[in-house]
Amino acid sequence: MQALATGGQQGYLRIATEEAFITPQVLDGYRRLVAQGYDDPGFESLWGFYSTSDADRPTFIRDGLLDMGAQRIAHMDAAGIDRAIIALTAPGTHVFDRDEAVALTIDANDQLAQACLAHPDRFVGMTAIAPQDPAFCAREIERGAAMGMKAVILNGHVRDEYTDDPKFWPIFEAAEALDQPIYLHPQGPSRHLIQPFLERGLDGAIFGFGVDTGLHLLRLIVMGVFDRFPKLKLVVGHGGEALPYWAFRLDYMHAAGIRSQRYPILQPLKLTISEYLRRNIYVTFSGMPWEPAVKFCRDTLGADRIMYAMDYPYQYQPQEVAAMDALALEPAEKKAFFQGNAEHVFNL
Ligand code: 1DF
Ligand code: MN
Repeated sequence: MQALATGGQQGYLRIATEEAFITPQVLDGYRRLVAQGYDDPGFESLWGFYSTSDADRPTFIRDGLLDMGAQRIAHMDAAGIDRAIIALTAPGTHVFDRDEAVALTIDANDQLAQACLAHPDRFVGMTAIAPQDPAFCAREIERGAAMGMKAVILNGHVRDEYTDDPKFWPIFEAAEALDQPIYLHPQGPSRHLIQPFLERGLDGAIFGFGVDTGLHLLRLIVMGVFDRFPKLKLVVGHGGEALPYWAFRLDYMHAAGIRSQRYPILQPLKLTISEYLRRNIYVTFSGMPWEPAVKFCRDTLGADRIMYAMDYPYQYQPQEVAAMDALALEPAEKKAFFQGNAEHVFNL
């Protein structure tokens, strides 16, 4: 693989927006939970494998997640990535008891902020949170912003609870107030959803991640999170976790359900679901460097809502960068895709 130029020779910087890391302490915690037989099938499937297997892929991924220096930068250089927006990998600290989660979260944010300070032109950090304690999250989002973090990572459901429950809304309130976008990242499907996926090896990034995350985002929308927090920016990966493709039917069936008052829990919203997608949601193409998907989201959401991501180290494919450079988009749209939209959304 020949190294691609970085530094904007192609007319834009390349900013990768869904890049992952782990601290040794969180990895040790995962190993302990796995060894104890922690009762969460999605976590067991994911980290039972990645934290213990010595096959090539999990070994590469563990090394890549742990390295916040020379190796990560060398891999970015080889792929032509100028800046990486980095977050604690899934499921973050959501799987720990409250006190341990808070301690590991603070420590992870300290370590990430340090690495970003050491490489200010290459790394941008997202603040990790422990949604088991929403009041802590609000304080930590503020501390993260003061340390230079540009977003908040929400690693999916919280021990099978989704964050449309109003008890979690202090997280959204703090993020909106500080203009910190929330990146809603997948993990394995929650307990009541996972079994049919698990039976066929479909619970991971192949499909289960996207189903759980698309569902999570849809739950936020129908419960009125974006009416209560109209300026909240929420980022999802993987081409929007399928919701853009569903937008027509979501609008039709949601309106039909509201009109006929089918579900007492559902109150009328100010906008249609697709209007929230175009007002509050930004979509990255982590793991989905695929022109038809990018163009579909450009056409349905707008050229200002789509961003490049690599999903390092899970999907480190340096050659995908050249394929994305060749996207049949207008030059201004391509610059927005690789650089401008990320600068705007993350306030870089
Ligand atoms: C995988 C993929 C794992 C993604 C991830 O975090 C992740 C995987 C634990 O392949 O198991 O972030 N991804 O976003 O596609
Ligand atoms: Mn990811």
